[in-house]
Amino acid sequence: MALTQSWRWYGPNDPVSLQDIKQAGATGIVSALHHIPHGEVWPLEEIQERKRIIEAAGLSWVVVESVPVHEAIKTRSAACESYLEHYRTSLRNLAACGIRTVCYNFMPVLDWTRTDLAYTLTNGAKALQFDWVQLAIFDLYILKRAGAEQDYAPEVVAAAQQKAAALSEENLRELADIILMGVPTEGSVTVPELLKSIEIYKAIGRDGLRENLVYFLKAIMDVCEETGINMTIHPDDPPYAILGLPRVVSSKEDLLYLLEKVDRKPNGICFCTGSLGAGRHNDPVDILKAVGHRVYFAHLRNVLKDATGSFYESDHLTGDVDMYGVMKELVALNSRREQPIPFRPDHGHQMLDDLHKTTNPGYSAIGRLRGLAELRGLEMGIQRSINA
Ligand code: DNO
Repeated sequence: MALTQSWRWYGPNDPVSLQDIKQAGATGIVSALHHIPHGEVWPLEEIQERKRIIEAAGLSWVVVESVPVHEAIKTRSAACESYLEHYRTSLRNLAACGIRTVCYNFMPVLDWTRTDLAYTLTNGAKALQFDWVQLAIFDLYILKRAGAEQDYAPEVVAAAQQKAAALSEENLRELADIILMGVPTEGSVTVPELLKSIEIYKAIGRDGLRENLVYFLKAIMDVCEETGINMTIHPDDPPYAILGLPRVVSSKEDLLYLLEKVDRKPNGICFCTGSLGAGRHNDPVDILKAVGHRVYFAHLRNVLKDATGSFYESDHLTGDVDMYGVMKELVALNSRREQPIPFRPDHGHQMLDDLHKTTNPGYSAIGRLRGLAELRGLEMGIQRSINA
């Protein structure tokens, strides 16, 4: 049994069509109802309709990425209980449609963070990048967060000061737009909103956020067990604290803590090699060996870090992540499963014809097609050598 080759599809407005996805060779679709505001119930009819569209194209909806966790749950504020009830209802509705793997994250306010969405590689393709100096420029000169300098190395603060002096208002606005953007179709936060959230999370702290995550999981586990849903938490991206916001899903230790605190089968992991691999403290192969029994979904991509810890997204098979080692472990895990583990080529370079198209950052067709092709070849080679 092979892993399920999957592909993220943002829905009918995605510039990459279901037909394109079939041509890329994927069979599983990873999708979400992005138009539903965070925290609202996903109605049964809308889930059925999305499923119908996917199946009409001869594909199947294997993972929901994501059912977003409302900020009221992450901060455990007054409305938390009613949002938990909404979440449970959405899970029941998904299960009623036969969709039983759900991805989510517990990153405060911002989903993944990058500072450049069009970092040009030497071959002319474009990649996503995270640069500490750019983040410091945003933090110090746009957000103007109190005490921010202390969170950066002195060289980074100095470089940010020098570079910021040469930036126009327009440059700064562009940088802010990139950092404040989460999932493209779900809207971004504003600078004042972010500042307010930073204050709220400061009071919660890392321990408080961990408790809130455990509380969330405990609140949904019964429904998951009743309906057969597996939850998969996406690691923090990047896997360390930024902008003074706490992080609780950034390392092997964080993942083991979570699995131990809520030791129930539906409490699972979305193993994202790029997110974990962006941290110098992480060895993705070692982490997969430790938590693999609870990995129900994988995002496979690579990163290349420099001496300061800044990174860009490299080719799927080359970079700091030992993709061969990860795939070998995934193949071994998969061979012990009743249901195949879905993986998707996570992100891809904007390249070839896609350089002239408007695509969702990280989610153009050709770069992901390349990634998927390389990963499926790697999987097949490993499979065959085991059986040889
Ligand atoms: C970025 C994605 C993330 C991911 C969420 C999961 O490309 O991997 O936005 O979907 O963090 O909740």
